[in-house]
Amino acid sequence: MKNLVKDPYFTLGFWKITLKPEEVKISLDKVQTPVGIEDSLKIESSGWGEWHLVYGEKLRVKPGETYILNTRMMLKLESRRASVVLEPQILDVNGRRIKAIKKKWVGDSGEPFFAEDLGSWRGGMIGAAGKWGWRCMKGGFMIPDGGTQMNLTLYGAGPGEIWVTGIELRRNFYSIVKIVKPPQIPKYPKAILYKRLKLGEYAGKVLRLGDLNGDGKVELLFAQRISPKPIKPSSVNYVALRCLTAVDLNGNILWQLGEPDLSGYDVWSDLPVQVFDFNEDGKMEVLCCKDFKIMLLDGVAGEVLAETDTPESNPGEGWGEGAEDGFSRILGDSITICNLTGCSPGDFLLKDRYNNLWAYDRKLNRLWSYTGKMTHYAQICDVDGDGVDEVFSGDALIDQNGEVLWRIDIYGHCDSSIFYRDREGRLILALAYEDGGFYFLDALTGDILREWHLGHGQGVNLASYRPDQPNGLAIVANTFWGGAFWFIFSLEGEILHADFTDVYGWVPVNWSGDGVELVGSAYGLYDGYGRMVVKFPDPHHGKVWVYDVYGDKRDEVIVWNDKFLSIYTQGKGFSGIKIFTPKRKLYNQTFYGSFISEPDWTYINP
Ligand SMILES: [Ca+2]
Ligand SMILES: [Ca+2]
Ligand SMILES: [Ca+2]
Ligand SMILES: [Ca+2]
Repeated sequence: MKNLVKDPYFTLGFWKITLKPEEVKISLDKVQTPVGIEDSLKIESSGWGEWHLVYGEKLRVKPGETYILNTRMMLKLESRRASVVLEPQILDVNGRRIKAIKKKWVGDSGEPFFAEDLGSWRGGMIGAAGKWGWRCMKGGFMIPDGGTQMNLTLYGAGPGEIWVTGIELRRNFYSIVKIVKPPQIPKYPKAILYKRLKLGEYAGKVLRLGDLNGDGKVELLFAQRISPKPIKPSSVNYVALRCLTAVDLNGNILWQLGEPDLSGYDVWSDLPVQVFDFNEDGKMEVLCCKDFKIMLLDGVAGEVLAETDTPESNPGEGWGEGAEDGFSRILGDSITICNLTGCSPGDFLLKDRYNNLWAYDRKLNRLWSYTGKMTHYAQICDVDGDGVDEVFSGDALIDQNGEVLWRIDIYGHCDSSIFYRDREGRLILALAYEDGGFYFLDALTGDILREWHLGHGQGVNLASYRPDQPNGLAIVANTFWGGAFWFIFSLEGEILHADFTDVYGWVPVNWSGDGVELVGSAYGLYDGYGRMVVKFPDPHHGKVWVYDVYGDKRDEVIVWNDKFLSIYTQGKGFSGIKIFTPKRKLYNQTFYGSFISEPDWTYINP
């Protein structure tokens, strides 16, 4: 397939500079080039004025055509906010940029919400920031409906130096997808409705599950949002926990903290609440932040067992919506339960939305804090194997003492992350990094091993979704803003499946107990090839979660919205001598993907 870009090295005059402030110098460089290439474009800037180049030849395109877009870049950017973007902009017949409209979602979005207007279409954009040696940046996209012309643009801003070369645009993205012929669909147990509850005024999109009272049955904990007005002028849309309601599976309210109000059902971020058995007595406690307090509640009656003030606000570096100091203390965003001090989990990480993270031990003592560019949900893993967790903040790996082991700058921010070992046993950190794309890093060093620029990376999740892969393990990933696409990666970061029209979800479901996990949606279960293989009876829309409610080691699927909660289970019991029981940390719950489900089996005593 030929390169449609006739001037890949910027030497033939096809690229036009359309914006160049005084402080920016754009020139050809024959010294700094990747191996085997003679020329690169060098952009030097001493300020913040935006510069812009456009590829001068009109590229005619048709909806449904797929493309590969690759480039090479080296960056020495002086500010963390400085960036460079190579973007294929798709225009309609009137020369306007195409909008990404998603009228119907079939699977969970990997955001707390679904949206119809996903903004300007921006599949395949390649964004970069920071300081990196030559990187080969690969990606691709499908021309959306209404697209007739592609404008290749290269733009950026901020102090530092950038080298770009080797721009390749080729047809047929699927030539690089390692497509496997899907196996015949096995006979999956049919789904039946185990329970449908009509929810009250307390319904919340944030739901946690666990045995709160120790009676062996699962209870539901709904959390509602409030959007308080900051005391100091602020650009941040603050969100806080308004009300918690513990409900049993018959719909009886066990306890409530705060005033319920259905206006607090919806939420566009995480809320600071998790359930976990902190004192290992078989009953879950509730850890939450409310009214500027970190509170540990007993699960039976919601009584306060311990509390302390939330951390003092810190404006941080102003990532996301700006400096997060609208209140004197933080309201709390997400909580990750981890092990920093002991031999089992019970310590925790608390963050604000975009700028700061605080580590606490199980006695609510503050251990350390970190300021940087936060992910939505802090991910944990014992990276160095010393028995305690390291923390991935979104831009850094931090050890249990708060020492930064490595730090990276990537364009955008981290929406979702997972740690896992690849086939060679190397520890990988896979990232969905917004418009920055998807990355596979060496978790020990933070080096980029592989990267894919396929749109706004929203979620990455690991489970045994694909029986054709070793242990069935594969990564389900999706994009969101600018186009909702769905991908499956191998552990090595090869693309096994690409769908530029629908997102089938991400929550892994151990439905049959035979070692294959399905993908949960509100309407049924998809397999790792994008086929709906189990339909739910009389389904309704909603968010999706998974839990063994029934106690037979296989997952039930929980779907809920502001009116109903439904639990779907298998219509048939399990038979076999061993049942699949993947290892997960279900107590660390977030809407932002980051689900890690590792294969494990349990032998059943006859
Ligand atoms: Ca219970
Ligand atoms: Ca307990
Ligand atoms: Ca460790
Ligand atoms: Ca079950």
